[in-house]
Amino acid sequence: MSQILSLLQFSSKAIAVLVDPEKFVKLDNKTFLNKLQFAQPDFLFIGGSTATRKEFDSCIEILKSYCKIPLVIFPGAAHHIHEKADALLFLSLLSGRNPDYLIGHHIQAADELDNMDIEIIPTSYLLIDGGRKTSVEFVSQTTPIPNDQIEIARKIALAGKLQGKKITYLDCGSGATQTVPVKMIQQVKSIGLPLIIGGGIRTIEKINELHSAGANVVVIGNKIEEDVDFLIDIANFQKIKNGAN
Ligand code: 1GP
Repeated sequence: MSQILSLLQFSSKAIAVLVDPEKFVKLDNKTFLNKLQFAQPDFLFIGGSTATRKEFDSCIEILKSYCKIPLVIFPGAAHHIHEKADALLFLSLLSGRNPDYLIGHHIQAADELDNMDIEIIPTSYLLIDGGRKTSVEFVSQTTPIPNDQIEIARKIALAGKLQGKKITYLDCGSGATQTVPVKMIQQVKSIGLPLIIGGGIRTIEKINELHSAGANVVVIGNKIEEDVDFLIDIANFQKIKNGAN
């Protein structure tokens, strides 16, 4: 039952493509899906702060019928759940003090999740200042950690580990102008949990830098929404990586 967690854990250079259901349903799906299939990222993350259940469900059904890439829900709310997904990051927004995102949505989703055969991965989710106010900051009504407060990030991630979280996710939020700093990645990695990094990642050089700093998985959303051909660059990255393994 912990197949996706093992995959996340043992990946050292993984790429997750983030699909926002709200945008996906309005997109030229065919071009995107063809390029996605060609790129073969390690994971598909499905999530967005404001997607409706209808948008969410149809996005998962289309993606699941089209490709075999492991599909991981990155939920923004209690209704972002679907039995066809392979796993769900059960996020607690530990950098904030909004009870809805610490435990509230979790309670609303608990019974439904318990009756589904999908892997649930308890995840410490930390929002880091990425140079601009992002929708996750606004929707969650929480303040991100300043990006030079490395010790704060490390201590929060460590507290999450002691609470039983299996993975840490540091996110500057979609469309951030700065990514999570390398020093913060290194310090948070030192607590010994696998690490996902997202927000504002727009080049292969940056992906390499963040992997070298200790990210097991880097997440790319916005860049592909703006330039679907970035999936071709990801395809080349994957080819080199898999050829080298
Ligand atoms: C996922 O919020 C990120 O963690 C995605 O950020 O859309 O800026 O790639 P981008």
